[in-house]
Amino acid sequence: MKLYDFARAPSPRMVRIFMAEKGVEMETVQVDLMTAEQMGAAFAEKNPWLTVPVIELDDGTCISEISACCRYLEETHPEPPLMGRDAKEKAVVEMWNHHMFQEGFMAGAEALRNSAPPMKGRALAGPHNFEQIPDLAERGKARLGHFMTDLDARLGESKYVAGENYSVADITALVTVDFAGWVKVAPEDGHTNLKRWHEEMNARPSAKA
Ligand SMILES: N[C@@H](CCC(=O)N[C@@H](CS)C(=O)NCC(=O)O)C(=O)O
Repeated sequence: MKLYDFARAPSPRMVRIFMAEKGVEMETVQVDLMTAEQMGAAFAEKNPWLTVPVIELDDGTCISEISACCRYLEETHPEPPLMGRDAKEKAVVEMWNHHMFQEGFMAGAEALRNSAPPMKGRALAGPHNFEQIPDLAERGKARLGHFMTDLDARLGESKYVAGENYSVADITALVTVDFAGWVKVAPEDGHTNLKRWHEEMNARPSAKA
């Protein structure tokens, strides 16, 4: 099994943290996004959507998408459970994880990809090129601000993002809060719950993955 990765990119970091929490190790292949290696024919054969992370199984099956990679690892390495333990918890974890990704991570991507000069003409990852829209960068930053405030409120009522247990939703949220720094959005002084949780997440050895 191999992980196609790019050490500096936030999306594969989510899978690396997930693996570290489960104690899963595998060979890692760096795909250099800075030289657009993901756009080349060799990588397109592994993932036609041209993104990392990708897990390649020993039989050659390639699994792209963070959520699909995590699902595979959860099924093959059930302990500790990171995607819920019973029907209710599984659904609640999925609900929170989706919100963290959609309202947090995608907002960060919207802000960065529509403003960073190296991403000119590449405002969306994947096989099709799109021009940047500066207004979307502003909107992404505004969305990230709301994300921080809403997450702070959630963490005032719950130890972890999805409830009493650490889960993939905490991983998505941690990577999103760190990624937000790339567009200069950070937890504010008043976000005491978010700061408490962020310190706790960063103290876990997996955060270094
Ligand atoms: N929907 C994908 C998103 C992954 C993604 O956007 N990865 C970025 C790195 S953080 C990437 O590969 N970008 C390639 C590009 O910008 O062309 C997933 O869930 O895995």
